[in-house]
Amino acid sequence: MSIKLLKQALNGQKSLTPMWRQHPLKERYDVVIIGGGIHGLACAYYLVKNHGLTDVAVLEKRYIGAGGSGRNTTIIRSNYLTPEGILFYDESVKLYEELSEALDFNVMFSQRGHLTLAHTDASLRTMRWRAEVNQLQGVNSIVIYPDDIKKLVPFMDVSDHLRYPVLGALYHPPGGVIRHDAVVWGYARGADQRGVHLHQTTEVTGIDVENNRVVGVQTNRGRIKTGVVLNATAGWCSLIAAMAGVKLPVETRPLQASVTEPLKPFLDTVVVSGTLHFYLSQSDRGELVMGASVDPFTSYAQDSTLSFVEGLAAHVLELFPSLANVRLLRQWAGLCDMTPDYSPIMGFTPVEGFLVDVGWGTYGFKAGPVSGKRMAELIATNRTPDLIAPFSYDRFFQGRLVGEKGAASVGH
Ligand code: PYC
Repeated sequence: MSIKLLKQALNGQKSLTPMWRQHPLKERYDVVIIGGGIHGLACAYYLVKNHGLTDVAVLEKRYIGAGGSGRNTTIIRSNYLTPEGILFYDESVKLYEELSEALDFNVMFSQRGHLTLAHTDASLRTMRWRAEVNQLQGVNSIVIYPDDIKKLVPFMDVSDHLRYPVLGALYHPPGGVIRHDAVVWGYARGADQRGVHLHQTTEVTGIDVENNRVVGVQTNRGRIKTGVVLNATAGWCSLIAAMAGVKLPVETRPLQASVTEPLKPFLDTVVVSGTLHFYLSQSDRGELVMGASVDPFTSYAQDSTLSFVEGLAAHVLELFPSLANVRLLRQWAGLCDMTPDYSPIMGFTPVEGFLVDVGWGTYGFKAGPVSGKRMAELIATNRTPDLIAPFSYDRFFQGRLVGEKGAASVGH
């Protein structure tokens, strides 16, 4: 425990200082970032820390972390399918490993291992494929079989009399879970301490473009002049892009999740089943954190539905029948911007000065640190870093898609 934390604990609330400040909205910033989630905040943090750019504003229409950053199920992993995706998410895992120290804030990263189950020959083949490509990129993933799976997850039914018996799994030891709020607050505090202005309840209502160049943004609190705007929103990324005249190949779908009442610790790894459409982990508080695939329709509503929890519970119970009497504590939903190839869209757009870090589907939180670091590098140098070049906007016009559907956590 740091001395500062100890002093605060002994002094009680009196010595607590806010984690970030409020500032008047300036008339002009060098860089305006739209979206106060992990992507926007991490970019702001690395802009100052790595490149010394301090005249930066982050605009958030609600409160810091109100969107996908506060709604995800906190799974971190790099066991993707394409070499491009694996290298990219691997850098994120490495940044996450050092994040508590870098931010001087405990983000509680628990690398407890991640299992993606295979219930069919076809999915077992995909797991073998992923394991091979992961290993070639230096990422620790192997295929294991029911006897070894049982040792990692003793309460899971791996017998052969189920509707979809477990045939094997992709085991990824560096994967795990993290405290998502801590990550967001840590980046926000780090950016604030270095001079970034964080503006909550500041909604972007328009983007000013002249001669195909960004010159400013309009907000519910007034106009800001700027030459660089980064769209780091999730859920509304195509609406923000449309304000600059940029059309994104994105479809927005709700994604629901839920947690149970707290249980004694019994589940050490993250368990994912694409065939049965669920993922499951146990939080530090003992709650089971669970989710499934995106809702089968486009919508901006973030409704919680009974049909979602009924389906989720039925599928979880197929493999964990002993959870039958466990009660659900709460459920919620977030919005996911799905691209045609299940990879993000990062970098320049046809409008000069209008940049994007969007299209994060159901995998945005795990990419926050690397996206922030590399988008900051792109903004500071005006050059696209190699690591994010495969995810450029123009890939959709050049037929260079990066197909990651086979590594999306559950079937979509
Ligand atoms: O890609 O690991 C993942 C994931 C988990 C929940 C939603 N997506």
